[in-house]
Amino acid sequence: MTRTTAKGRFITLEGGEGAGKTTLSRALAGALAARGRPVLRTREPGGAPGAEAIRGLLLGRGPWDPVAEAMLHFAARREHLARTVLPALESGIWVVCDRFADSTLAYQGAGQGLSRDVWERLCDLALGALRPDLTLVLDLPPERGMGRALSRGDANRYEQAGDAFHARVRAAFLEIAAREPGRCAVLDAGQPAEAVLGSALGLVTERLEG
Ligand code: T5A
Repeated sequence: MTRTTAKGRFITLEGGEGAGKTTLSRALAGALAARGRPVLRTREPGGAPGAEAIRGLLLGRGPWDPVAEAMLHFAARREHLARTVLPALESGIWVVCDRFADSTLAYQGAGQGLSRDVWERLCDLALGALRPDLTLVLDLPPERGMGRALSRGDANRYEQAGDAFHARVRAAFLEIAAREPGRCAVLDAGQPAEAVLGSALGLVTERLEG
């Protein structure tokens, strides 16, 4: 799975619960469309019929063995890539994706103890050479994000994990961004949504349109 002929751009949004990924995804897609870019918004786990079915298993049932859980995330991801993301990129569409493989490293790795080696092997298998062109990590103290997320209603399995889990997830996202500064950028998600969008658009202009 490579994208040497792709003309679209692959932008992923990462971060903890309630950090504002969905809000930014909507606004960013709108702003890119206003710049004349064909855009597709999608999400993980999900984004294709089979992947949405797996999402139901992951968010609703558990506990899973950590490797089995990571494999389910990557099975959904592979289906999402094959059916939705790669066809869009190959036809020149810009894809804005709410969560991707970094979420598995943060949640199943730092959160649940999956080894980096297993994560890398699953990446090799499911993604091949594909990596996002730009990853925006929305950083927010977990208690603030959880407050935002829970104000919308019932908590899913991951949202019900404890404070220590969410602190590890936050630290993992920051470590991922520090390790790959060419691909990733950290945004202060505690700013008003308009300011988060402004920062995101600045990075898109600088890194993908410059
Ligand atoms: N998961 C996922 C894994 O464990 N491994 C994986 O590999 C993958 C891909 C998905 C769950 O799956 C886990 C992680 C997740 O727990 P989900 O319901 O899709 O579950 O959860 P999230 O992706 O975390 O999505 P949320 O909807 O909970 O959070 P968002 O999208 O970050 O936040 P958003 O935009 O919905 O905003 C939340 C609230 O805050 C407000 C919004 O209006 C909304 O009310 N808000 C702001 N308020 C003030 N200032 C801002 N800047 C704001 N931005 C948004």
